[in-house]
Amino acid sequence: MTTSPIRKILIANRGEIACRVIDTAQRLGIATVAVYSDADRDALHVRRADEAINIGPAEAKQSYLNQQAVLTAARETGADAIHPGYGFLSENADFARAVETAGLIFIGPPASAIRAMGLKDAAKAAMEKAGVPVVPGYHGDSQDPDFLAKKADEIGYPVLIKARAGGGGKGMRRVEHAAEFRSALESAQREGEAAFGDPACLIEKYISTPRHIEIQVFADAHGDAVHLFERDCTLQRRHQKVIEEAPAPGMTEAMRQKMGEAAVAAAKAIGYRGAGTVEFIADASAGLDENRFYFMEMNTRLQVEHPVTEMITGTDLVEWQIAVANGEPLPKTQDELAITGWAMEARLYAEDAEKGFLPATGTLHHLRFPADARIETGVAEGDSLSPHYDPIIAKLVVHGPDRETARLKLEQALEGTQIAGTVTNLGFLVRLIRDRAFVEGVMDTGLIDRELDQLTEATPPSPLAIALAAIQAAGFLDPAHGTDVWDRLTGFRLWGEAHRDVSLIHRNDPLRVRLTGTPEMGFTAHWGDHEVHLSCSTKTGGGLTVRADGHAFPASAAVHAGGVTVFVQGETTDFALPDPLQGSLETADHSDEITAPMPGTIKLVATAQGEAVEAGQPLIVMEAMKMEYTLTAPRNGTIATLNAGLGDQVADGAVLATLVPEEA
Ligand code: MV4
Repeated sequence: MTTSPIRKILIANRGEIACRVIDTAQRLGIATVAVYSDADRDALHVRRADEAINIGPAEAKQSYLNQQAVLTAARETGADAIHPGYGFLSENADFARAVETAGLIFIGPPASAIRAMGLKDAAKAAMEKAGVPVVPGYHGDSQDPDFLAKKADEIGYPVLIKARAGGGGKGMRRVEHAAEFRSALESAQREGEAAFGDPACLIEKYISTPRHIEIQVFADAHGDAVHLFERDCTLQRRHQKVIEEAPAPGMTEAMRQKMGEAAVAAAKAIGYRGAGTVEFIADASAGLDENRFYFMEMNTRLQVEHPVTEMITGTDLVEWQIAVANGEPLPKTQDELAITGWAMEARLYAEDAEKGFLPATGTLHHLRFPADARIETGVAEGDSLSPHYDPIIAKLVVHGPDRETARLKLEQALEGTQIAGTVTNLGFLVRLIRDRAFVEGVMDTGLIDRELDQLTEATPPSPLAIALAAIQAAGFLDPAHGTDVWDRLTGFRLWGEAHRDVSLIHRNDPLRVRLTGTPEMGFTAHWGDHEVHLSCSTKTGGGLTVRADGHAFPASAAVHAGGVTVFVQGETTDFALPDPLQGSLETADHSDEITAPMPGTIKLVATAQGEAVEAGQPLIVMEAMKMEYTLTAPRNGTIATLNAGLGDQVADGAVLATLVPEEA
């Protein structure tokens, strides 16, 4: 342990967690060093740190996971400590050791504690020894299939086979009957070998209605440890947490105390130091029961969802981490810690819920967060999302006196979030927190999968969204044309019939909307059988107030390269504008380059190098934000280069093809 306190922290991470660490370091007057890959040159964590240093190419293996590059960056910048954040090198025992060998402070647990929790069988044995409840099962050395089959019989079916090196659900097999045991074992072993280079498995009683409840622990270098109560992370999809909250619904004081004590015993048993989370599975088949919770694993890092614990305990866990790393005693004793109110967090991702939660990229042309929520983010408006990293946009965290107040606050926060330029899981999150089982607090880990269809169902855009998009596309809401609108309007009136037709495309469906009226009198929008009357006024400080059906509510509309995105009544709807004159696809019309107008995926390549093409001929079809865009030949000529393949992810402005124009 060094004697002088930490003065400069290098953050071996990116995105929201790097920004989170910078927040606390700055408040404490500690200097910060950001590291960045080539893809993150202009990222928010780089802009916010006191200094920044490049550590390699975009691919994480060559940058954020490159131990030598991170250590060299720390030496070159004179940092005295490294905060690993979560993911990347945060739970790498070799890295923790290498940091200390280099004479720096690792803001995390000792390498030995990371190692003690690395393999499930050894961790389980250590926990059993420390008196922590574990799921009944076999976690000894034998891997003899006959022996393990006999153990499974003794445990009683259904059982769960788990690869001991597994994590995140990998290498797990549920077995209902003895007859299926051997093939399931072989399959779990193969997966363990392939994914982790370790085929060894353990056998457990299968818990059929699990809830994921974890305990935040903290230990200092003097052998003291406390817990900061529980978080409920039951709402998950494919082992990705979606919504987290604290405390856990239905938790009794007796169970909380028992789980807290078990978690502290777990930390002490392995000589822990710093922030850690002991993950338990609770058998919720008959509500929560203090005799039915079991140790699952320990996460030896600060977790993504740590803010909910901070909100109910009034602590700053990054500050605690720094204090402990400085050799100071824990900031609070167990008796000084208490739960106040209820906190919830939602993870906002750039992903397409309708397409199996496919990660998305894009440029955040428009990004607004609500003022009355804690926002943890690593991006700002105008930033692009790199396909190389986790597509998290932000965590929205709220706190209220009770669960229902917190839930309503989170609903409002989600409804007040506006993002254009990429597809997000916002709509999915709103539906999830309105889900009846969630509202009542009776969840299990299977909830999202059971209700996936309703949670991800595509809904048609509301008439109001369509009308608003048409008004925006017609230019009536363009702040740059403040007085211009009046001129245009006069122009309108001189024509006699004051109407304007606007073409919109919603998910490949063309819509032609006829607008009549004026900004001051209000508009009528007609299309098909629809007729909507509304008026809009610009609010000071941005945004709009829309009036329709005798109600007034906030709304917003953003124009960008992809078209128009409108935000109204908690709904985000993207429209493409087919007519280039209306300011949509600004392909380089008269250039000889065919460029991607936005980040997206190549869906079709309808040409080949050397092909003679005619002006207007479709060459490449791209998809972005759920819409397809056809890129056409700007003039007659021959395709000189073609740099687009089916399924390619392309960046905004990427040159996809070049044309040699026909001799005039
Ligand atoms: C289990 C289980 C049922 N019975 N163990 C999934 C990943 C790892 N952290 C532990 N996991 C599970 N272990 C027994 N004996 C069910 C799961 C499980 C799960 C646990 C917590 C949160 C979400 C989950 C989703 C599927 C399965």
